[in-house]
Amino acid sequence: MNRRQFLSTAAAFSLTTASRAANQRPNIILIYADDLGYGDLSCYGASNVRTPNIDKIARGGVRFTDVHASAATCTPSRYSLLTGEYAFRMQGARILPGDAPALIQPSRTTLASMLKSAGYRTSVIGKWHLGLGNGNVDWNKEIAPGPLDIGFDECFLIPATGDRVPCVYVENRKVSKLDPADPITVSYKGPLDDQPTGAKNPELLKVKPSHGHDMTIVNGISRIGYMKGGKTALWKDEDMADTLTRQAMSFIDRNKTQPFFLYFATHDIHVPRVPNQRFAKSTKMGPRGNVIAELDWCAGEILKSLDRNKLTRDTLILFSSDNGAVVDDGYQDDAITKLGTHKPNGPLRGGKYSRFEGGTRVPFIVNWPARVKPGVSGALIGQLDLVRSLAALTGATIPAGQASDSENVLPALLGESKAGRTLLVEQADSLALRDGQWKFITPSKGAKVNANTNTELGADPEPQLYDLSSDLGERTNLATKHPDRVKSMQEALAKIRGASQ
Ligand code: NG6
Ligand code: CA
Repeated sequence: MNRRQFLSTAAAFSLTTASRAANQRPNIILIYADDLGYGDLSCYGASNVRTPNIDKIARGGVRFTDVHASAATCTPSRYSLLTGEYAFRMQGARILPGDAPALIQPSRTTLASMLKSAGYRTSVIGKWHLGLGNGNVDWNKEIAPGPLDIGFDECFLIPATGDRVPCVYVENRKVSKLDPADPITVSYKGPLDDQPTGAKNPELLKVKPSHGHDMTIVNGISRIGYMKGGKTALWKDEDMADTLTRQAMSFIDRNKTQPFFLYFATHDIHVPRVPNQRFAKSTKMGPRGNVIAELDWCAGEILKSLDRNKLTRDTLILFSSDNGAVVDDGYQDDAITKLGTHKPNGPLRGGKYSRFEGGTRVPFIVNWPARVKPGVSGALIGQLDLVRSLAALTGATIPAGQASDSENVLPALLGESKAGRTLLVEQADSLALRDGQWKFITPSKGAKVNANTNTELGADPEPQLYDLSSDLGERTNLATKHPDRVKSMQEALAKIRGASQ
C-alpha cells in the first residue's frame, strides 16, 4: 500500500468509526415544554398558532400519538422522566413549593447520571421543580444537593416554577447575580415584613391573578409564596425564554466536540404567560397563544445552533411536555376569552390535573437525521421509558433496583418498530391504567371538575373503562359491559402498585 492509499484507507476508517460512534452516542437534546397540550402545535393539528420549527423537527422525525408524561402535573412527571420510576412510589412526589428539599437523592440513578456514565457531558437548563437542598435552603449560600449531585455536570435553573418564589435563577450551586449585601429570604408560611402582595396591592400588578397567586409581587406579577431581597438576581419574565435559550446555546457551543446531553426544560408555556414583546402579536389568542410561538422560537434557536456547529446529523432531539394543557391556570391572561376555536388538548378529554387522556398524553417527537426515518407512530410509551431506552442506545448500565418501571422501547422510539409497551400507569390524583387500546380509571371520590381551571378531572366513584380505539374522547364508559376486563385491569394495576416499596 502506498502512502496515498494508506492515508485514504485511514481516513475511511476514522470516518466509519466516527459515524459508528455517533450512531451509538449521538448528542441528546430533550426539549421539555411545560403544560403544552396534545393540540397546541401545528404538527398536532393546531391552526390558530403556527409552530414551524417544532413542525420541522416532527417532519424530519417520528411524531408520536400515544406517548405519556407519567403524571398530569409537573413534579411527578419530571421525577419519573429522570428516575425511570413511577412517581406514586415516591412519597412527596407532588407539586412542590419553591423551598422544598431535593426529591431525588444523590444515590439514585437518573437519566443524567446514566448518560454521564456513558461519557456524556450533561446539563439541565430551565425549570427544575424537583426540590433543592436538604430543607430550609439558605438561598445566599451554596445550595446542595441538587442536579449536580444526580448526574448533571452543570445547571441553570428556575428552581420551582415561574409562578413560585424564589424568582431567581440558580446557576450550579448558587443564585445567579446575587448581591451579598441584599440577601434573599423565602417563605411559604406567611408574608415577610410589610412587603406589598397581590392580595393587598392589586394596583401594583401588570398581570392579575384569577385564583391563588396573590402573594409576593415580582416584576409586577404576584406569585405563590413570599420572598424579599435579592433585587439584582430577580428574573424578568419577558426575558426568560431568551435567557434560557442563550444558556442552552452556550452549552451546545462549548461541548460540540464531545457527546452531550442537554435537558432543556422551558418555562413556556406555563403561567405566568408573559412572552417577550417580539411575540406580543404572534397569534390572536393573546398570551397563551403567543408563548407557544415563543416556545417554537426557542426550539428554532436550538436547531440553528446545531446547524452552526454542524451537529444536526448526529444529534437526537426529543421534544415533549410534562403534562397536558390548561387554559386558566391562575392569572387573568385572556386565555379563555381569546381561545376561539383552538383546542389545547386536541380531541382528548380533560387536561392538566386530569385522569382522562388530556392529563398525560402529550406531543412527543424524536428526530435524529443520521438514524431515524420520518413517520408517525402510535406506539404506547411512557416518558419514564427514556432511561432504559437511552441506556440501551448508549451502552450504559443501570444498577439493580434502579429505574424499575422503565422499559427499553428503543426500537419504537427510533421508528423501527410500532410496538411500545403494553401496560402504562397514568397518574393524577388517583391512578389509571392503559392496556393497549383500553383505559381503566380507578374509582375515586375526588371532585369531578377542578373549579379553578374548569378541567374535568375524571374522578368517579364507579370504575371507568374506555376503548380508546373507537372512543379517544373517553365518552362511553364500558365498565358494566366488560366486567372481566375491569377486573383484570384492576388486578394488573394492583400488581404494579404492589411492586412499590
Ligand atoms: C398549582 C397552581 C398552578 C400551577 C401548578 C403547578 C394554584 C391555585 N395553582 O397549585 O398555577 O402552578 O400548581 O403546575 O396555585 S406544574 O405544571 O408545575 O405542575
Ligand atoms: Ca407542567
